[in-house]
Amino acid sequence: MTAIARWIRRRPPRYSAAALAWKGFRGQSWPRVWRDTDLKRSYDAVVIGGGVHGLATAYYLARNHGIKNVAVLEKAYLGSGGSGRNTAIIRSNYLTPAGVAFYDRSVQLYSSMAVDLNINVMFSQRGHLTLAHSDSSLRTMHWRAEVNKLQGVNSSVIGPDEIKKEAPSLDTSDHPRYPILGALYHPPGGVVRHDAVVWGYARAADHMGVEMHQQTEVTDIICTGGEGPDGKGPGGRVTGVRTNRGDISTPVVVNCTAGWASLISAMAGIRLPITTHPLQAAVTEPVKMFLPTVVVSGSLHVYMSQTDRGELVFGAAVDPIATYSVRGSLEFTEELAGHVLELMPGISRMRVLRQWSGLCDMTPDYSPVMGFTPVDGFLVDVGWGTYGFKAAPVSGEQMAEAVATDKTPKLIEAFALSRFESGELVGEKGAAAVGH
Ligand code: PYC
Repeated sequence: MTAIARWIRRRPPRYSAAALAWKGFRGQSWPRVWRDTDLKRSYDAVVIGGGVHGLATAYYLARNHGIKNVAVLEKAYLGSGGSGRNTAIIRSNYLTPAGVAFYDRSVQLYSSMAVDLNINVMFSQRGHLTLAHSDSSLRTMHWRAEVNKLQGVNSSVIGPDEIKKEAPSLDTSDHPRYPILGALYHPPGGVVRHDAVVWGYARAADHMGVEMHQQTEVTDIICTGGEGPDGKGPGGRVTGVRTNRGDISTPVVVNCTAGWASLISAMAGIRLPITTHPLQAAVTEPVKMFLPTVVVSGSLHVYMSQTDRGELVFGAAVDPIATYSVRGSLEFTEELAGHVLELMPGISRMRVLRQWSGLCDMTPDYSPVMGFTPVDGFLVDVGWGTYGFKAAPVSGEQMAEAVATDKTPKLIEAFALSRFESGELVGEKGAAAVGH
């Protein structure tokens, strides 16, 4: 055996195609990142939904409160829903004081996530520009900037010259159909690698004893004492969940699903004010870096950022028709591309490589629904519209606290389901990335 062969045998390269082949040749396999355990018949808490919200809730239950006898049930695979389909944007430049405080905590948790979870989540605070093309949207940007500043969040309104410095590829002249009049500039905004967030939470939760069960679909929620059929509905309490793998008894069920949030809640006899719409996004071929910040235009219904690989990832508003279908449409890509080119005519020859779609649960006020419900032991972390990914860490942290203390944490008080009865809505429509 030559010296080189001996060296390779001792230290095969770890990440190349050759390394994979080498491992296969030697009969080795990559270690599992989380365990594959039997489904037990009883848990202290069951989390429905193996996306970033469900995994974060389970992680913080174990880490912050020592509640480790927890199962996360996922009907497909971890991260198969919105967690793996979003455009990875984070920001806290919201319009309402409740929204700003909540999303700011999420940005903080994202900023220490690589260390907390020991995984490179590629957290990149590259700045976030929300463009204004009319006097009324400029007024909303000023409003948001002032609310942000009052909460200690770094946002300000800047003019076309400063915008050009932050994002030189934008056409800031007066030629476009909708000239750029100004922007809300939010330096803490940016992007995070969404898959790494899923894997990081799953691995860390697994290490603390939480179980993740994929291919495990919840078919019913078992309740007793409620005013509806089968003991479901207000006044009742949860005693377990029925799955395609058998029944589980548990005193606590947290609904962390997106797309299926209202269907799962209906299984406990709770109606949610949610309609579900598809949201499409697309990605181009990779090119050299030309867009250093995240750019959003509400009037043109576009948000975009460039990945570290050089692709432009971009999306628009939700599809107007409520449906559970996740099919893409040519109409979407054509309109989106047209709007992007109004902002950046210089990239007209870039090719779109792929598009995809996910499901968004829209509430009437564009804010989530979090916390307790009229069914004892049944909690919700739902209604995440197009803003779920950016809220995952804070949602997990706060939902875990609600479960552990049996009290609603201050940061999520405003998002209670009861607001739709009391009429105290949290109107975040002006802070949605795009007009919906
Ligand atoms: O609210 O920032 C946002 C957003 C980005 C993509 C979809 N919504």
